[in-house]
Amino acid sequence: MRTEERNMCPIRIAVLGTSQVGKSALTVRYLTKRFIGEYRSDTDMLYKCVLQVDGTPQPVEIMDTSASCDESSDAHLQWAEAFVVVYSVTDKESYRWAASTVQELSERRAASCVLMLGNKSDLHHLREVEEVEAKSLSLTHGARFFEVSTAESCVPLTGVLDHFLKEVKMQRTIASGSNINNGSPKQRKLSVTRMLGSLIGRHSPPPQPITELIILDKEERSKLVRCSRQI
Ligand SMILES: Nc1nc2c(ncn2[C@@H]2O[C@H](COP(=O)(O)OP(=O)(O)OP(=O)(O)O)[C@@H](O)[C@H]2O)c(=O)[nH]1
Ligand SMILES: [Mg+2]
Repeated sequence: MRTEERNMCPIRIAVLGTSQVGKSALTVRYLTKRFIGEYRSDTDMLYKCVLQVDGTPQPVEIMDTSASCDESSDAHLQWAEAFVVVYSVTDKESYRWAASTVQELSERRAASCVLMLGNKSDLHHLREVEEVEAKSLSLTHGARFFEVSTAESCVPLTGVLDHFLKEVKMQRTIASGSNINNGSPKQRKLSVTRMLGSLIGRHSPPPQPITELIILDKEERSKLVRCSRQI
């Protein structure tokens, strides 16, 4: 596939995690810069938009998954090209789920980019998960890792997700074999320090327009997966 054609294929990201960790809040925060306290949580939301990734417009689809649809995880695994696994630093159980998911992704989707996010870092007094533990686990499984507070600020979250999209795009190029001088996929997967460095001095870009929001019930989600397999 030529580079231009490859770039027109949407990057598909699934946001995974147990209930109430902030998946919807951080997805909307990233796409609109707004923090909205409460969301409906009984269904998946698919956001379709065009974002600037590495300086060029890139179609992106972000699936904000619903924790109430547990049986859908296989469908999400098949649909997505990259994964954001979220837990709350105030909820040890949510971390255990995230940790086992990151491990599962490293086994079943070894070539995919995975980002683990410890959300709600503003709630210091309620912390149950240490940053060092989650960071070490992520590195072990070749995933990137950051703690964020979706409620407190959108700048760090935007920096992390912007960079993640850039890496997913780079991974595509590497996988297609047209950019062999940029390092192996494994080296890129572990470049957490570089990612941190790129956040320093970054200004928040203007809000991104969402071109389409699709609310998916269970039946529609399975249609979506069937559809993506045909492409
Ligand atoms: N203090 C704090 N609260 C947050 C943060 N992010 C989200 N929340 C709150 O956490 C609660 C859950 O957020 P949601 O985004 O609905 O969580 P979710 O993971 O989408 O939950 P489900 O859809 O039920 O799976 C809401 O009350 C949010 O306002 C954060 O960074 N800090
Ligand atoms: Mg939600």
